Amino acid sequence: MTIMFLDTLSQHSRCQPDKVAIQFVDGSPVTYGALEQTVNRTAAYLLSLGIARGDRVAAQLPKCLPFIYFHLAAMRIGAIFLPLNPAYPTAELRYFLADSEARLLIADRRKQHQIRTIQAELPSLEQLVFISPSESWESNVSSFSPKAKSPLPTDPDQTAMMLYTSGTTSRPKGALITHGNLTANIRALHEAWGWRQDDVLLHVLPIFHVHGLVVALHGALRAGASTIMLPSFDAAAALKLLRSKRFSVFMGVPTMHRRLHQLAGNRRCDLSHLRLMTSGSDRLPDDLFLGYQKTFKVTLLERYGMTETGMNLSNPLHGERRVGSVGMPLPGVSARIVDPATETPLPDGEVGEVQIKGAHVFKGYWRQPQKTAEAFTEDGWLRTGDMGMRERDGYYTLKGRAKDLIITGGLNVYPPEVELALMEHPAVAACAVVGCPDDEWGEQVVAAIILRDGAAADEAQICAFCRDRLAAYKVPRRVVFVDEFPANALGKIQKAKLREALCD
Ligand code: MLC
Repeated sequence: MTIMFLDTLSQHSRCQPDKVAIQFVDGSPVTYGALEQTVNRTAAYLLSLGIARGDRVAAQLPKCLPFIYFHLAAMRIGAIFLPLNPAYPTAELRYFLADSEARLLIADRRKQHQIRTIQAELPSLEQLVFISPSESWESNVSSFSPKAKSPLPTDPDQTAMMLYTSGTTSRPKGALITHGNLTANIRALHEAWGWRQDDVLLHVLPIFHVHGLVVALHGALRAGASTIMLPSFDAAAALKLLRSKRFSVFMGVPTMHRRLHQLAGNRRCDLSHLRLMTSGSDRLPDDLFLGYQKTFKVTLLERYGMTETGMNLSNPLHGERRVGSVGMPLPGVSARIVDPATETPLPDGEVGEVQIKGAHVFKGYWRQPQKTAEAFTEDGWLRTGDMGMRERDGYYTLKGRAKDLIITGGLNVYPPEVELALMEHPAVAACAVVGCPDDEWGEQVVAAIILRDGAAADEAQICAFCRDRLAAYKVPRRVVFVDEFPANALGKIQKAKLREALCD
């Protein structure tokens, strides 16, 4: 029988109750024993609110311990945990809550007023729990039993989490991640990256994405290791901690690595005591990979994943970590490169779509059978929308995207989302959004706009308008007013040509 991720956590609470599981840099340590108790008490609290198996439990909180307690507690009772970016403005939040029909939202007390204004439009949202991220959640649930009231989920197909991903042609879709997916992913990473009980992870990522929540936090918890958390990424604080020799593992997105590298400047700053430093969520530029080797004496380990799957490919822990490559399939993962038109496999060295299969691949999109069917081939391969190539010795290299997607600072922005928001502006007649290359962010969101006859608007107004509707990272960093777009014979905007014209 498969030992699920949550079971391993319970095992650690029994075998090493006094070991530090999680500690915020400015907070008290939480041991594995205490973590299990608070998670069980929080699970009992959720049951007392009437939350049952399959119910969606949404959380929009900054990075804090209560978020982690609710995350584990919701999964523990078989509910579906829905983490939400605290940067989402009310308009986006309303969409996620309505679409998921969440029954409970746990949110930051400071947002109480805004959230109460939308609750009337959300009939499924029966319960609101407001907390101050800095308060001690433990005392709020101290009257609940620390003994688990319900058995841990045992069905690998049962949904554990729902993570929204945007689409090229539709509103964001909820990817359903099962207990089996989480377990398969973490087992593969455990094996591939040699996770150890004596590892100490410096955790700087947000915890509402696969990268920070599953790859980093679940990875460390599954190993029975200790996680030290920064509430948000701060390059100076992170570099100071990394130099302290307390840590063995660090994970980041290229923008974070770029900032750390820039901060170190030309000074040698040996971080080779870390046994594992990984990079993911966006392509790692070659100069940064090489710069890290020179400055930090560290060879970054680049890997490739996505929300729908968790991790797919990884450079090896031992052996060559190849510059520009995302490595090879993780244990239990199958990958192939196909001709995007015919979906027939291509020989090594040819570029095609990367397709993935394995127990870690999500089960589908929430209430979107059509979109789910489109995501998979008839024989069950996931169409990633990423282009890539396999070298003869098995290493994969990504070569752009088949889909219209911008990745900025490790976050995905789908141009249609931004275009929809722009089209709501009364002065905008037409618009097109592209990603322009950027040293720090990988890409930046740039909008080209054709104004209506006689209408006026400037860049600042357009950006302020978007800010009310979109999370800040999706707001265009540059707005260019144009008279026309490059279009093909059918009148469809040619984004590649537009990108050439807009990007330096
Ligand atoms: C913040 N800003 C961004 C941004 N993050 N803009 C574009 N892209 C981003 N990713 C905005 C802020 O709102 C602010 O705007 C301005 O940039 C400066 O903010 P900052 O303080 O300098 O940024 P910071 O808060 O430090 O954030 C940068 C960052 C963050 C790199 C730390 O973006 C981040 O944590 N990225 C990691 C994302 C991640 O975990 N992705 C994993 C997805 S899972 P203004 O206008 O308000 O001043 C996945 C699967 C996989 O992809 O394979 O891993």
